[in-house]
Amino acid sequence: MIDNSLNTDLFSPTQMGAIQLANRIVMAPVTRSRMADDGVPNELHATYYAQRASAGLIIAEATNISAQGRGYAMTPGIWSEEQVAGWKKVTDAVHAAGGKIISQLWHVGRFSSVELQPDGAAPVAPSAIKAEGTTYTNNGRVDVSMPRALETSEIAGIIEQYKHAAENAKRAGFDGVEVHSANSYLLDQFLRDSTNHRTDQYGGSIENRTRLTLEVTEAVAAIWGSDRVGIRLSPVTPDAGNTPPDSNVMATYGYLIQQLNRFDLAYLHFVEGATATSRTVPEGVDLDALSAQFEGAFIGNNNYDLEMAVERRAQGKIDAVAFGRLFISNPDLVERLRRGAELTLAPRESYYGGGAKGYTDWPTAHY
Ligand code: 8OZ
Repeated sequence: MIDNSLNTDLFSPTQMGAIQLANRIVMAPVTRSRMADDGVPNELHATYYAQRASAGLIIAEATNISAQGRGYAMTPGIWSEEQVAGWKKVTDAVHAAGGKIISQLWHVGRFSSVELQPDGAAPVAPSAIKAEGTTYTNNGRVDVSMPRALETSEIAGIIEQYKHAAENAKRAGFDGVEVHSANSYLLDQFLRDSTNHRTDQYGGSIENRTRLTLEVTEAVAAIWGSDRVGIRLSPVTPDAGNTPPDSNVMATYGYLIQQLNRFDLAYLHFVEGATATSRTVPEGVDLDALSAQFEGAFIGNNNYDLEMAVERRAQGKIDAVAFGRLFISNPDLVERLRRGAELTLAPRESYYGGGAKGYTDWPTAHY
């Protein structure tokens, strides 16, 4: 039993940019793959998120900004009117329950299959370098496809996709947006020299490889106000596609973070290590030294337990902590942590796919 007289402010209100949080416990974006093919959330998803509204902030599951940005079946979108209306049900339910909810804007880049792309097109990427691994379609798992390199003239259209999604997120009633520049999806593919071999102004130097993430952030901040925009980075994770990290993690992400400081964003959300796997980092990488360069609020994520969160908060290393898997099976996670109550661990079979089972049927604890 954890000592519930813990001397911590993790359970106290705070502010990140313009967003008021009831506590410093954040629900991480967690893909649950329970959408129909149209990517439209409905009452089931509204119930799921409302059940978790006691989180200081919910970052909703990664959400496709366009049909081209989609790399997995059963994931939500935010490019169509129907999707906006579906998300409005979710945000209304969360707000009615007293919570705050952010939309995570997602483009998978190369990590997709022709089976998931409009007209069976090749997925797009900074360079024509194939990812490793499989993704899932309605017909089961398939290898991800060989991508094609985006033309320089197409980059403005990619930024337009983010803008359109950011505007839609606003109309859907979200409290802000998070730029998904992590986990080796499109923006992270541009950041890393392992996946970006371009020779135009979006490749080569660190300044060039960070350009797209910065331009997207700027475009989204112009729509929302920078104080309602966060960004997620994962400097060393091999997800998705077993992607090697950049050859100079400290220099690339250090430069990016320093440049992000000029926007005065609501927060930086960091995956510390390999997403949902381990906190181990390659030699020469010091993630705390990177995050310390960020001047705004910092959300730490990856394999935390309460003890680690309390300790790292006390050391001033984090402003808030994000839990993903624990929010699957503990809708009242904040209260359970606060009281030192027992936590339920969700079996892997419940993570992805299906309906209400393993999704909205996790009980709250009896205290
Ligand atoms: C798990 C399964 C599918 C996608 C990420 C959006 O890693 C994801 C994701 C996670 O950011």
